[in-house]
Amino acid sequence: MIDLEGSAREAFGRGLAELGDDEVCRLLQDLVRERARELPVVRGKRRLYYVSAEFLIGKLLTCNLINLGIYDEVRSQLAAAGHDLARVEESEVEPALGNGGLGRLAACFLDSIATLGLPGDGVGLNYHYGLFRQRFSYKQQTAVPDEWLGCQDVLNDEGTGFTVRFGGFSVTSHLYSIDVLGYGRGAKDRLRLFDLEGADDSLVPADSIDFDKTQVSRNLTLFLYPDDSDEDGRLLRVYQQYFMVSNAAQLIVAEALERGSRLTDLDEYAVVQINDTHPTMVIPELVRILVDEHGVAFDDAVAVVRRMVAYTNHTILAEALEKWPLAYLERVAPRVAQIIVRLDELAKERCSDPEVAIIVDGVVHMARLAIHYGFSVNGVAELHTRILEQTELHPFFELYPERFSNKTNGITFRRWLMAANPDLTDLIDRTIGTGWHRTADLSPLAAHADDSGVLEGLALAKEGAKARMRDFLWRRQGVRVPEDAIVDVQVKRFHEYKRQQMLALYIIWKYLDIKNGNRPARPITIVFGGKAAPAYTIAQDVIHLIVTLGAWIANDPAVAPYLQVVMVENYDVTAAEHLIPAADVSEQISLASKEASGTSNMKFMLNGAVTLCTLDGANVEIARLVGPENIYTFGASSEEVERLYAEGSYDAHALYLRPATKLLVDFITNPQFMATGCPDRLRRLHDDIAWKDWFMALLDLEEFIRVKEVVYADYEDRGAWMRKSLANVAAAGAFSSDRTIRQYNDDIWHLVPDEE
Ligand code: T68
Repeated sequence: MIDLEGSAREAFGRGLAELGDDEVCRLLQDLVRERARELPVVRGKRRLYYVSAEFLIGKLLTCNLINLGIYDEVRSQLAAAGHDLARVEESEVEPALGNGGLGRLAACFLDSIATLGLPGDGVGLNYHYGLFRQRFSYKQQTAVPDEWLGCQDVLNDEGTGFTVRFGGFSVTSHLYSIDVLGYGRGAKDRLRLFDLEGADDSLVPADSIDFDKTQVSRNLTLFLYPDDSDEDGRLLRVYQQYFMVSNAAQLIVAEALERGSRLTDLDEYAVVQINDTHPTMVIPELVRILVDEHGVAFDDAVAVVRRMVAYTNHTILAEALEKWPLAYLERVAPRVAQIIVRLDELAKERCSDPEVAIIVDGVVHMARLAIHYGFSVNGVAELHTRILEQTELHPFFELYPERFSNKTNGITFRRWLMAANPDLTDLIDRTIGTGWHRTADLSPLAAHADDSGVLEGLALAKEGAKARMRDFLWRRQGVRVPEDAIVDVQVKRFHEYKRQQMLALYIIWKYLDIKNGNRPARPITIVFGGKAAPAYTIAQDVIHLIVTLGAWIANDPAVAPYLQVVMVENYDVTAAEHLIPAADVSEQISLASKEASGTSNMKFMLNGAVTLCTLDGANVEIARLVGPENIYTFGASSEEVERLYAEGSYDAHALYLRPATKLLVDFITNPQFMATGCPDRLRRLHDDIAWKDWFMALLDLEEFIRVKEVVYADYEDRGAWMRKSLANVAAAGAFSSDRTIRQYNDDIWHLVPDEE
């Protein structure tokens, strides 16, 4: 029984109806925390440690209420006292523990691991200020510290920690945790976060993310991915990574010993999934602990660690595959560097191909270390895994074919449908029952393709989600979106390969078309959201172009009623939860072969948006599942793109010189337009597109414009559009992260929970 009224009186001496939203929020957080504390941790001989530099977990309250099975009851008690749970949740602070797709994936995975009742925890760092909070000033991104700690105590203090020895000094860690509650489970897992004892917040100015990067023993856990454009920054990243994995390894060994491991059978007690290469040093660190601290023979230690560690690759972009100078590792963790040198020698004895060497010219290739000394390598979508096997990691695939597998990404339906889209959830429950809450099977919806009641219900749910989005945009940044607008959304980190610049060029085209008197059937609102790395100049320039275009169009009375461009400030999980349910069109327009998977594509589909995409990442699988009539695809194929790169034959300038294209690109440097923004940025972006265009936006631009026009025209046949929308929801079950986690467990982890 839940008695919110009683708890309110006890905690605040006032009735529930008299509490402010922030007080209700605290009340509910306490309720959840108390219930969570009572739950036992899932047990099993073998435990998973999912080690990741990021966990983009989002606000926790609503999802925890859902997972505890008390959401409906709480919602109705609140409603009776005049409170709205969505409003209450606004007072919750979003943890700044992640940044992009791989961090959000880790968060969805934790939810599914707990929901499937598997013994597994996330292990990472407790960043005080996250990546950064994005602000716009003079239409440009500025980065300020994302202060989230101290506002609300979401962390459990585990009261323990370890010593981490760096070259020349050592530090102490402190372990915190966040309970991870599975859906309808009587047990929990945890996200375990290590912090630096004595981390010094006074190193961080209030309004900037520039801090003294050399004060390692005070700054280690202040920021996620500190700027690595100078040597101090790069060294700090290595210090951070070693701090993370040394703590993880010490935790793993200590807990395995507690459960009876003899260390040479450590792999029967622990499996380590490393999320991208950031935690790769966990391999030599485990070896070090076994050899130096427990007297295990080197070869035995290497053998057992090799049976424990599995690596997930999230990218084929060469610049994102981590490489560290051996000299850095020697400075940060000398003994670990020594072990890496030995591991490299052993690998070279096995295979002399320089393409698979761990150390080349004094540089350590982290992915190669992870592949030689792990038992599993997986890509995150079918196409991505195929590219890894056949191109990027081909020599490794030849060497160890049995280690490779695909695990197409997934998303948790608890957060991305049940919590984020209550109207659609209600409609689905009314239409096919609630079995899908457990199975994620939405396919019975397909039988309702001609059921006008369901199609109308779907349209109404979309209206409801749009109303919540409008409210959100108005409250967060004072933007008004027209009620009848088609909502077209591209949200993701800013990167040239994701091609936000191509959508910006479409906007210019549409702007000019409207100027020529071609009015769209209804207002079009194009929404962007995402951060650019502070050192990534061109990505910052693209953000600037988009914000400048948005203001330019808003100030043109001939166009503003028909076209609107919104750049959401500080895109985060909370923003995603408001934008994705409201979207009509999902923009997934990366250059084919470059987006490993994408996961927002799955969230949009689940919420009934229709995808406009290149055949890249998981879009390929979405297209196969929904069929060609329920998706819009365009652009060069990944084979074509790979061929262009291999031949070096892509000629951006020739494409730029086509009159229709030149008109759009040159708009960026139109003097009047430039005068409303930063001319240096706009000129640089213009020249980059006209002369380089490394990710080939101009290659696909014409077709993109054509297909976008078809999409908007098709939207006007409301019946046909809602059928497409329904087909997307009905096919989304394949992208439940419960499915993904089952596959990881069946093929890689082999966890068996103890009988409850
Ligand atoms: C993303 N990767 C992929 N990386 O881009 C996306 N990398 O296609 C995929 O869906 C997602 O991972 C989940 O698999 C990232 O998010 C990073 O954020 C990153 C950060 C630092 C260094 C390298």
